[in-house]
Amino acid sequence: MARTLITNGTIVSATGRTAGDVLVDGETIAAILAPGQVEALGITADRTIDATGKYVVPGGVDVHTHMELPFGGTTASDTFETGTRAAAWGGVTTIVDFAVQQAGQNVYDCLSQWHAKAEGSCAVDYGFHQIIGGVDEESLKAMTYLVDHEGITSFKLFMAYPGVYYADDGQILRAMQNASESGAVIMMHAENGIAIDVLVAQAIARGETDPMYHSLTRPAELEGEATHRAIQLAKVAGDVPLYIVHMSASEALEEVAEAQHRGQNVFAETCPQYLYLTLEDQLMQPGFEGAKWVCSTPLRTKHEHHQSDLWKGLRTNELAVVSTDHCPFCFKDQKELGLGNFSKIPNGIGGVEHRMELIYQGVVTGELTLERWVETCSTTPARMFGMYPRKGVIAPGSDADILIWDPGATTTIGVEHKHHMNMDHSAYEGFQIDGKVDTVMSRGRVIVEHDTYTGAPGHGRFVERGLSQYLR
Ligand code: DUC
Ligand code: ZN
Ligand code: ZN
Repeated sequence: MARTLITNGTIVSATGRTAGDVLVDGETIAAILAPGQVEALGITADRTIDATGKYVVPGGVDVHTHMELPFGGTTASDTFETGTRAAAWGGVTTIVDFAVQQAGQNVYDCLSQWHAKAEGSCAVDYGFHQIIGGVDEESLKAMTYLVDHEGITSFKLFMAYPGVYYADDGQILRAMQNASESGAVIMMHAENGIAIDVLVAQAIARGETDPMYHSLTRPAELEGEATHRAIQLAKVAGDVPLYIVHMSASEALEEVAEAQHRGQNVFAETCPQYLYLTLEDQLMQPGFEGAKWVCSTPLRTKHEHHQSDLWKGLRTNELAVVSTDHCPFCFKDQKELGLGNFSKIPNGIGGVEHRMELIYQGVVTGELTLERWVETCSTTPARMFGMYPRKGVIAPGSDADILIWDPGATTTIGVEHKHHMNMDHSAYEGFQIDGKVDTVMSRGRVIVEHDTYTGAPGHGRFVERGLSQYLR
C-alpha cells in the first residue's frame, strides 16, 4: 500500500494547532511526526505533499445531504455521483444522507433503495440516517433493527409537511421512546406544519404567491414552538438524545440553550444559508428570482438578528454542528414548478461544495476560531453520529481523510466560477472566500489536487455508524 507524507503544514484539530508531518499508510493515518522526526527516523514514503503555509485538517463531515431525493414533485438534481464529487471539491470526505420512508412503506425496502442509489457511485464515504415518515408498529421494530444490524443510528422525524412526512405528537413520542431504548438519536424537523399549512392556504387565497411568502408563512415562532415541543417530548421519552436539524430562528436556539442548561441531551445544527442569507437580500429579490432561496426551515429576516444569534450559538456550542441540508434543485423546470404559487416551489438549497469555504470565512471575519471551524464541520459531526475516531480527526489509526487548506489563496463561488454541483444557479453566486481547498485525500487516495478531480465513483464506501459519542 502506498505511503504518503504530508509535510511542513500546520495540523489543526478541534482543540489546537501544531506544526508537524502526517504519515499516511494505505487508507489510514500511521503517524503524526514532530518537525525533524521524518529525517531523524529515516521515514520514507512513495509520495510527499508539501503543505508549507497551509492547514492540514480532517476532511469535512457533512451529516445532512439529500442526493437524488424525490421531493416537491421533482427529484433533487445531484445524484450520489455528482453530489459526492462536488463534496470532494469542497473538502468534504464523508456525507450522511437520508434514506426516506413514508407512511405505508416498508423501512427495509426504502433503505435498500438508498443503498442501491449510492453504491458504486460515491466519490467519498457515506452513511445514512433513516427518515421515518410513517410511525407504526412495523417501522418502530425496523428502527431497532437498523441500529443493531445496519449501522444506522439516527432517525429523522417531521413536525412539518402534514400528509407527506408529518408525525403527530403521539407518533413522535413513540419513536422517541424506541430510540431511547436503542440509544439512537432523534433528528427533528421542528416546524409546526399544521399551523403553517393554514397560513400558506390563507396567503395563497389573498393572492400572495411570490417566493418571499414562503418565509412569511413559516414564522420563527412556529419553529420555536415546535422546537420546544420536541424538547419536552424527548424529556418525557426518557431524555432521548434529540438533534434539531437546520435551525434558522433565534426562538428555536433559545429553546435549545435552555434545555441544555437544564442538562437535557439536546443538540442542534445550523447551515451556511441561515448564517449568510436573509429574507430581505435573497428571498425578496424581484419577480420569481427568490425561488432560488426557498428552503425549509426558511431564511429569516435580517433585522431580527437571527444570523448573529446563530453565529453566537456556534461559538458557545449551543449549536454543535454545521451541515448543509444540501437539497439542490435547478431553477429551470424545478424551482419553476412554483411559478405563481410559492408553495409549489421545491424546498431546498444546494451547498455541499461550499460549507468548508463559507464557515472558514467566518474564521476570517472573526466569528469563529480555526479550531471551532474544524470542530463544527468535521469532529463534532463525526462524534455526534458515531463515526469518531474513524472520521473527524487526524490521528494514528483514523481514516486518512484529509483536507489541505490554503489560507493564502482565494475562492469565488458560483456557476460563473464553475461550481461542481449539478445546479444551474448558486445560492452563493459571487461570494468571495479568503482561502481555498488545496488538496483532498479520502482514505489515503488523493481525490482533488492542482484544481483537478482525481477521484472516481465507487471509491466512497458505506460507513456503518455506531451510537452517538456526544452524550453527557
Ligand atoms: N427538510 C430537510 O431537511 N431538507 C429538505 C427540506 C426539508 O424540509
Ligand atoms: Zn427538514
Ligand atoms: Zn434536509
